[in-house]
Amino acid sequence: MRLGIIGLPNSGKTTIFNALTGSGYPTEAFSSGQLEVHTAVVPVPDAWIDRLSAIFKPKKTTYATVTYTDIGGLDKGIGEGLSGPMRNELQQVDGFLHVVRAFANDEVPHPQDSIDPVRDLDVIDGEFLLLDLIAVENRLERLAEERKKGKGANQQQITQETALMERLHAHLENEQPLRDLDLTEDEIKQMRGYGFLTLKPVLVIFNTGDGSPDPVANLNYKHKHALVVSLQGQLEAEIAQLDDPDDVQMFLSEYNIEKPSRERALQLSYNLLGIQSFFTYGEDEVRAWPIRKGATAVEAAGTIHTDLARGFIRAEVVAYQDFEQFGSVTEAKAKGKVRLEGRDYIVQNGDMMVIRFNV
Ligand SMILES: Nc1nc2c(ncn2[C@@H]2O[C@H](COP(=O)(O)OP(=O)(O)OP(=O)(O)O)[C@@H](O)[C@H]2O)c(=O)[nH]1
Ligand SMILES: [Mg+2]
Repeated sequence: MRLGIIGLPNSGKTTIFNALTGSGYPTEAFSSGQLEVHTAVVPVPDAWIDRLSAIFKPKKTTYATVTYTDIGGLDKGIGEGLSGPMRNELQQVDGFLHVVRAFANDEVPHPQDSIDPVRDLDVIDGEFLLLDLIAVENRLERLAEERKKGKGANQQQITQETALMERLHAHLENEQPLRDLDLTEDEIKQMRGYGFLTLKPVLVIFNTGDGSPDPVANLNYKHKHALVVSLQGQLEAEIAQLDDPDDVQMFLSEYNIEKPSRERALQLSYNLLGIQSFFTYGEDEVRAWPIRKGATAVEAAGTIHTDLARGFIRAEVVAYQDFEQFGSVTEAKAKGKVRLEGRDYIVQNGDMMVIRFNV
């Protein structure tokens, strides 16, 4: 799963990228305006995996990961439409981290010359709405042409897709992002090929400075598949550069911070994607596996290996909380907390699973 970091020039995208990924890409007070892309894969912090690892002492501990891509240079593309490579980058990610400047810094020019996070949030949101609207209009024109050509077999499909596109059109004209719509699995599948930008989930990150007001407090941003947080980007990026946990502790107490917001932002961005983790455990490896919410036991098996799905017999499942309460799988079993589940069982976040299979 991949999240793209977007935002106005100089909002602190690269700074936030560095904070989340521990990278050290240079941040500059003057935006080059060029398409510039950095990517990093980051393990998702997970206290349950930490605990399982401490108990099983496996040779290897594997966290779920999210890939972050810092997409710089959006300003040049917007307005006259996007360049091909930029469009590609935006369409290919599974969701967005939208960085909005809330910090004051006279040395860093703002493209609109004043600090106004709510306005800025609306600028990019508005551009994305417009881009989707144009895409829908283009598709509607094409559909109308196809209908005129009138190849009989397709007519029904054309009518159906036209109805869907008209619904999207009305919604976008109302300035509502597509992620707010209630869509069926079928409709989502039909729309997948278009890479609609406002359909993708979004985590809005207000990049606040030391002492700058927190815009979240009086923000009205009620959308589905959208979350909002504030992060002191520059400070968090500096913390992410420290290797020694003692240094981190010193740094935190100096700035009166309880714990880095980085972890919370990573977890939020993982949840945002509609995924959760199930665990496998043992002497060799303790591992978190990302899986979509609502997935079944046989899908979970297939995530681990196709053979496990093909030869699936049963899943032996214990919820992490039960394991924790009873201290071991054996104890949990004695208390009847280890269940044998079939292929259609809906996997729950934190399920510890052993797949029984036969190939
Ligand atoms: N005071 C302060 N300055 C910041 C903060 N975050 C970023 N900056 C500064 O703002 C400037 C731009 O930051 P970048 O992270 O490069 O911003 P960007 O959005 O990646 O910029 P482009 O990719 O060029 O559009 C740099 O000089 C940063 O040091 C912050 O939280 N506080
Ligand atoms: Mg940048």
